[in-house]
Amino acid sequence: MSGFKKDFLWGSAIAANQVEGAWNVDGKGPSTADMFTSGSQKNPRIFTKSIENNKYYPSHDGVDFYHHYKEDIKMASELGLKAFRFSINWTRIFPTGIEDSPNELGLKFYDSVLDELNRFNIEPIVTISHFEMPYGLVDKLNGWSSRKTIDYFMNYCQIIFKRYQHKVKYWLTFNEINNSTTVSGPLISLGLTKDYRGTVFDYSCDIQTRLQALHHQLLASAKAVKLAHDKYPQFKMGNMVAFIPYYPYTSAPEDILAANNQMNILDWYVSDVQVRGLYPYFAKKYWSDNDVKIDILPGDEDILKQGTVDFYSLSYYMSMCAGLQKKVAKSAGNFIDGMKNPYLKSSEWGWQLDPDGLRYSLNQIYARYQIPIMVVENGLGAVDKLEANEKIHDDYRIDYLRSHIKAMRDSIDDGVDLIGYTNWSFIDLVSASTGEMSKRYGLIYIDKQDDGTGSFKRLRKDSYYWYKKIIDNNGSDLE
Ligand code: BGP
Repeated sequence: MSGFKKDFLWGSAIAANQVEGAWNVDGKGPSTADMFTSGSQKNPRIFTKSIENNKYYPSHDGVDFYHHYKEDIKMASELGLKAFRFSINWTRIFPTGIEDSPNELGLKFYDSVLDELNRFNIEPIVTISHFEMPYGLVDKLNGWSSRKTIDYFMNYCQIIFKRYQHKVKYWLTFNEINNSTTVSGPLISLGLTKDYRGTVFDYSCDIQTRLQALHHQLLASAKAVKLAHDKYPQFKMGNMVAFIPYYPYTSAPEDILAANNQMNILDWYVSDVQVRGLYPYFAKKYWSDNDVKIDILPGDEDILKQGTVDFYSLSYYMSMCAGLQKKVAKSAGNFIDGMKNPYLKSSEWGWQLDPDGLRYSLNQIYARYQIPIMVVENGLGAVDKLEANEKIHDDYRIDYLRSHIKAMRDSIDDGVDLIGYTNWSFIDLVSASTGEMSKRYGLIYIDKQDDGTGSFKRLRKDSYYWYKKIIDNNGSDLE
């Protein structure tokens, strides 16, 4: 058994809009993420066109990472983290997206975060855009539906690449870019919300509009990668896919084809472009079956070809089933659902728990692309109980992490080139899908509640101490 490499990047991940707060501080402009109210599994978040007085918007104060980053990064160093994935909030740098020059205070904030990480020898992994964009670009251009958005995004990339060139080596372009292949994904990923006010359940986007906008986002991703490769050869550029493996519900050949088709569109459509530099063979049929005409201009194909990534990154939370049966119960997911698998248990939020699915996914990805892989999100959202003595005994989270880390170790033994793991998450944060705090993911508890109350006090959970041990022994002993 070979196990994790010596320089394996043991880490943890967060996203700006889910932790920072300070949504209108030091020149920051409103982002799409700032327009989502709080919600729950049953009462969906509402996306509003402007800030409404009687509503609570959890990103506005997040868990106040903006003012706690020093304390948080110190705890990260005590945990032994080798890597720290975070995102830059585009609207701290360009408040409306269209300014000619960047906001210096925003740039300074990330300088300070990076300096702090550097002080403790923690490798940053930076997501350029994690589920947000300047609301100004929604107003002006309806987000990624416009090709012009690519230019504004490139202004942003030029600035941050230049500024942080000596501090950041690993970059991810767009978080979970494949969500936009689903009807609801564009709400959070593409800014296709110009005239929308309504719940996340009611939103849907037609396939023509979203695949065209996704084409623009893929071009932007490729251009960013090319810019990095041309000017900053020390950078390592990655994509980021919400990877969901689909199993056939039965061994009926129709079910096998259904699962294959589902994975083609959800998992491979986007990553084939980002890794191989062109749309996969099945895209044309998918477009024609759905009457989609992608406006691919001369030059677009070259851009996609020239902007292929150096490594593949994914989030992994669940697997699903697909098949032709109509009466099978549904299983919940972030932006997509599927058939419930009778062999799997689910989290309190209905996400199916399947560590073997991670091993299966990593093998599938590596077989297809043979480039290094990082798992940059994986974790359990659960209700935690804060004991009177301020302890949090989250054995369920430890079990979850143990089984998934074991699956990664097995996949390495299978021959997969896995270079890093950043669990979701280091600290409790606002849930992207429900806007709750009570769906807690952190190794560190934060006193912040669903209604916005709380002192922001940080407390280490049992899982913090367990993960520290695992990092110490490089995953050789998972007990
Ligand atoms: C991924 C997102 C994260 C994160 C995670 C958990 O889709 O990249 O931002 O939130 O899922 O999902 P949730 O917060 O909805 O429970």
